[in-house]
Amino acid sequence: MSYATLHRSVIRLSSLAANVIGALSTTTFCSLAIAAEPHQVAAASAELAKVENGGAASCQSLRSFHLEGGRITSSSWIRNSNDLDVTPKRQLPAEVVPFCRVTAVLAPTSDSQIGVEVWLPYAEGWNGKFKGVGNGGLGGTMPYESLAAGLRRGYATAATDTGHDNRAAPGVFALGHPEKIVDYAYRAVHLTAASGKALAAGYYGRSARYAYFEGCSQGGQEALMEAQRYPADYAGIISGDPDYNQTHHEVGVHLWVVSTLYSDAQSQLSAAQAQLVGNAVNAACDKLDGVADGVLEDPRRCHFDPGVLQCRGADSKNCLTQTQVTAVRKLWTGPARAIDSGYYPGLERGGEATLWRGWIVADTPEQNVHAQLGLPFFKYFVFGNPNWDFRTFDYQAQSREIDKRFASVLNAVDPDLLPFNSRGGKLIHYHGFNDPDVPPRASIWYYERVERSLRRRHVDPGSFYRLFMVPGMGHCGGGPGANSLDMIAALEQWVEQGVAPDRILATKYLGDDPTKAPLRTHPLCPYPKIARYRGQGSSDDARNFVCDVERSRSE
Ligand SMILES: [Ca+2]
Repeated sequence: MSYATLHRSVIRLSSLAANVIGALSTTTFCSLAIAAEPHQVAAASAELAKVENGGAASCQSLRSFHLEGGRITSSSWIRNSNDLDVTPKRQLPAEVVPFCRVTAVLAPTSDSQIGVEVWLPYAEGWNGKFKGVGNGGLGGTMPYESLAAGLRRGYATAATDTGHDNRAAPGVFALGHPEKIVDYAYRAVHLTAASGKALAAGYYGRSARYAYFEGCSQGGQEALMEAQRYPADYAGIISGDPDYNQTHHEVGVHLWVVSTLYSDAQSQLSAAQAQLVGNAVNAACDKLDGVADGVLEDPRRCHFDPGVLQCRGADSKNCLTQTQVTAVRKLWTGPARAIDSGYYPGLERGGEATLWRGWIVADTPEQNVHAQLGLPFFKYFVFGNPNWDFRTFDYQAQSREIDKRFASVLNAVDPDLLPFNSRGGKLIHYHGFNDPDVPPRASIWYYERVERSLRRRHVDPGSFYRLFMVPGMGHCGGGPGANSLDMIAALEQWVEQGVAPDRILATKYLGDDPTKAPLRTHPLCPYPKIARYRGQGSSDDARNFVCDVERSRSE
């Protein structure tokens, strides 16, 4: 019996015993048949206690573990989520299996203070593998949910706060701290891999058989950074919705959206108008893929122009003013004209009705998520001025200056993945095709650059690197499409059994909640293949789709 199973059995038997006691007090005679169970509770509890004592003792001993370039700050045996003290509380994972929690601080420079956590399942619950998990936003918080998700599947799981605390005021850490910017950009994640693996080996007495990394958004960038800069860290890497070209992401989408919507008071959109745009996009383009499901299989085929929504009489929430029409066009075009056509793509059409809420449309002016995430970069990384006004930005000149100062540190744009390939590494890259944060086409641009670079050297990119666009998915989840993905299972098959993912199943759950009923399944196809409905059977069933080479290449 595995440790986790044993633990669950004890909980089940304990609650059964409690039920029995309750039942006896109400004199339900047939409950006596179950009353024989408590001896099983006692036996299992004793076994559990033995296991826990062993786990707790070896966990305790990690406190004196010698960590290269850092120090252990705590090691504690966690029996359940009541034992788990995390800040902020809202990040408390709902359920954790018992594990040894190790916290550490790494200091590669005198200005560094990199927080690390390594969550180690007890030996019997360990799957023999190591997993690094990534961050979101500008880093600066510990991704507890991802740590818990790795732990639940048996990995020795490690994460970092990327070297600063971002909770009070995002981005302020960068002001006057160039080494902290390096920690955030790539050093913290790399050193966390080394520390996490060393601690796991110290705890279990043997090294992990495989090491994987998984991250989305900033974590997706961290994933590509690892593949490019530190190809020996991980055997398999998952990069989701990566803002890998960070300086262009800050200028080309965060700032671009803010200046498009908020430079004057007339350009902002209401939630009702986002819905209006979304409905009109679906009316024009949903059926281009042969299925009327509210999802655009490849939104690049949709060229809907919002001009048809322009008010003909008095302005109302059921139409767009001319300035709003221009704003919507600019969101989809991106900064091509303001800077150059290859600088950064615009957002894709589709999903506006729900996905624009928050990211694009906000109740308070200058407070959409693009403003909240993006403006701190300009205030603290670039201009050193908390009162910096986005209306003063010169797109031509200042985008170039920003690249000169930050691109070599922050951006993970190197198309040379041969060092990763030559070590046998496998990379799964995915991107929500209706991501309202990182433009989906940015991932296609990177994939195609890598592909060209590899083909010049006669390497088939599909042998180790595959991109899966996720129709109708927003930023790392959400949206009208099938958006629940199990990428780590696909990656493990590829790395451990040599089975490359020819298609990956995506599931749409009721309310996007995997504990609820599945509503539909859909296949994700390796780019440039596209899922095509066979024309027979339910279009909510992935089995009725094939992966075809039909998709147009980058436009
Ligand atoms: Ca469709």
